[in-house]
Amino acid sequence: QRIVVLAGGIGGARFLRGLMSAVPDADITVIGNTGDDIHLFGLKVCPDLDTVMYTLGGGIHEEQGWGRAGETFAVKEELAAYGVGPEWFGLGDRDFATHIVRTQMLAAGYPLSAVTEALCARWRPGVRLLPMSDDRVETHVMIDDPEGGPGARKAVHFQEYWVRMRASVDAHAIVPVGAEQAKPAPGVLEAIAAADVILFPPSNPVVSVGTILGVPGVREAVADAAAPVIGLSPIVGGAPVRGMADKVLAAVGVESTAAAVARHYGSGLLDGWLVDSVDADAVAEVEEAGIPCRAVPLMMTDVDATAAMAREALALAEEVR
Ligand code: GDP
Ligand code: FO1
Ligand code: CA
Repeated sequence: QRIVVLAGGIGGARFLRGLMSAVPDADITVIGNTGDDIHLFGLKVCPDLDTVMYTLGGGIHEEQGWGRAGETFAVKEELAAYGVGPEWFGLGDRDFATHIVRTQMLAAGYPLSAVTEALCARWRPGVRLLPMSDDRVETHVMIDDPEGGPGARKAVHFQEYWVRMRASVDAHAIVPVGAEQAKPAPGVLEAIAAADVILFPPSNPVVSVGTILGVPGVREAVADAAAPVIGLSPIVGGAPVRGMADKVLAAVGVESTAAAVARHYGSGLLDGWLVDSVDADAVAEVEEAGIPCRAVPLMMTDVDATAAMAREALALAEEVR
């Protein structure tokens, strides 16, 4: 069974762990979001790709959900001693090595997809991990600019909005800079076309799955794929389980409910949608929008609970096929 998953970071990675436990023999291709990528200290950091790679490869800081287990911060402290920032982004010593290898390979001319494959040769995540694109795409967030006079706005990098500002101000718009000129990475469109099932894990619908779908050709490929497309809601009980999905959904005019996110993807894309049991009331609304929907437990409390979610998604795929 060939399964394609469009994944962000923490939500995507945790879901993948459950999926692999549910169907250990499946051939899984992960199309990872690279809109969160940021250049810091001359290094290219790919948070969502690394979160998937470390989570499935056994190197993740489990409680935090991102970064390495057993991390130390000597390099960060030394940089701070030179007055070299930003101090708000926590890059650990072990993690730095990944970014050094990546940046060195990119400078030598390898595309990000080849670099990711090389990094995965160490971590053996058990899936094929593809960046959505080899081209640079960086998500920026439009916010009010208090210094710019009345009505002024400015764009900040997504990481600055989320990590430095903790999404404490409203987002007016989400701008995936570079997306229009980006091409899907080698293998992305082929994997989508050849898939038996396509899954949207409980990842951020705007800045993770939305960014991947925004690479020209990807949304069309998913919509045209022979495989059923099944999504799992990242919104439970009218709020994100974690993160800033409510803020970025508001920026694109979508309510933070499980049903509104399904309608946002739309029946042109989705062949099935899972909502959490607490959102059972949303099932009728989603089905009225032409999307078969089931209410099942969607909290990824442990691998077994997550595997059960993956089985429900695959069962719905069989039902609608
Ligand atoms: P990020 O890149 O690290 O932000 O991770 P993703 O984009 O992959 O996933 C973030 C989304 O996962 C957030 O919108 C959360 O609400 C959602 N999420 C996290 N944990 C859970 C969970 O246990 N259940 C569900 N249904 N959603 C979750
Ligand atoms: N998230 C934070 O909340 N604070 C950090 O300092 C931070 C550093 C960081 C470094 C490497 C990496 O791969 C991820 C990191 N994250 C950090 C997570 C990341 O910002 C977000 O979870 C995702 O990009 C949100 O989608
Ligand atoms: Ca992300």
